[in-house]
Amino acid sequence: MLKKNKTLGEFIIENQSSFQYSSGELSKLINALRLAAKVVNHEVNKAGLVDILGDAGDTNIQGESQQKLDVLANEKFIQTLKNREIVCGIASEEEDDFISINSNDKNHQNKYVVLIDPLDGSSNIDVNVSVGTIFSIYRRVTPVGTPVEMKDFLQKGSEQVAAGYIVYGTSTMLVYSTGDGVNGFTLNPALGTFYLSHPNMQFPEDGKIYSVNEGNYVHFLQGVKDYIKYCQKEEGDRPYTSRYIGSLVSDFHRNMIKGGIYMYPKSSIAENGKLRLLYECNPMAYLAEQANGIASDGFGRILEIEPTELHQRVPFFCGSKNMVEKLHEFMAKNA
Ligand code: P6P
Repeated sequence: MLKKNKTLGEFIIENQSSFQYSSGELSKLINALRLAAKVVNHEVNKAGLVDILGDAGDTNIQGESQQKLDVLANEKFIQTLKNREIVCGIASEEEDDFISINSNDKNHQNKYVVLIDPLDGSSNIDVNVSVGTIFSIYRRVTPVGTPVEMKDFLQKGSEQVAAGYIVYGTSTMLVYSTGDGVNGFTLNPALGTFYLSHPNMQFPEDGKIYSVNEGNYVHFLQGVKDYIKYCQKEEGDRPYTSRYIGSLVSDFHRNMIKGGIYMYPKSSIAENGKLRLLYECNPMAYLAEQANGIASDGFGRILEIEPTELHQRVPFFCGSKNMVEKLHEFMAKNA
């Protein structure tokens, strides 16, 4: 049983040796993300107080108007990772292409690539609803000593060596895994220190919460419609409760603690759904499986999908094992 009140720094040091690639570099990487999380948290928490809200007047590759906090979070995470000279490349939702990093001309000796959604759910910022950062970490597959290539980023989710998120909510938490379970750390803002508050997080096998944007109901596949009606039917422990924040990290986090399923299906208006495979679905799927949950595209494991593009979208169903398996039954009936 992990002792609570341990700091994130102590936890990283104590668990470094258990990590199969324990060369200390991954620990430095997690520490870099920890620092950036504190900086972004500070900005997110004061967003309502200074003229940092509103559009930055630019749009990202998604065609979405970039909130200034989006831009700031993106810059902070990229700069912090660059400064620590640990990664050889970064891909971000806010960047059209990946960024090759060869800090101080170290001749591309760094081994890791990071893919990041610096501020997911940013449309919630102006209405003071929680948002999050999502990160995914791989070892490069091209030779060390050469510039990073697209294939270093287009790896299956099952190849991730670590993944996690920061949720900027009523409290700020960093939740991550390096392949040995999921642990949650809560920031004490007075001290600027993350403390182990949620050791060994696990999805309950069952749950009573379903999370989906029901405004898109008429556009869903029949299997999804049938599952939503199943959730709403008076029978056994149903109807379930519908909870949808519009922020993947927050919905995922609540469902992991209480039990539930999050769905962003494809539809007649979003042929591959909305969520991005590489820096939203893969890291959340890695965490879900590490927490004894399931993450699928409605038919197969998210982590087995062979990526083809940096910003590709996939349908996403994730959460408590028995709930996702029940969804699969409805999808199979209507396949
Ligand atoms: P919709 C935020 O933009 C996001 O990527 C997820 O965090 C969230 O769950 C989803 O999109 C919300 O999308 O179409 O329901 O508003």
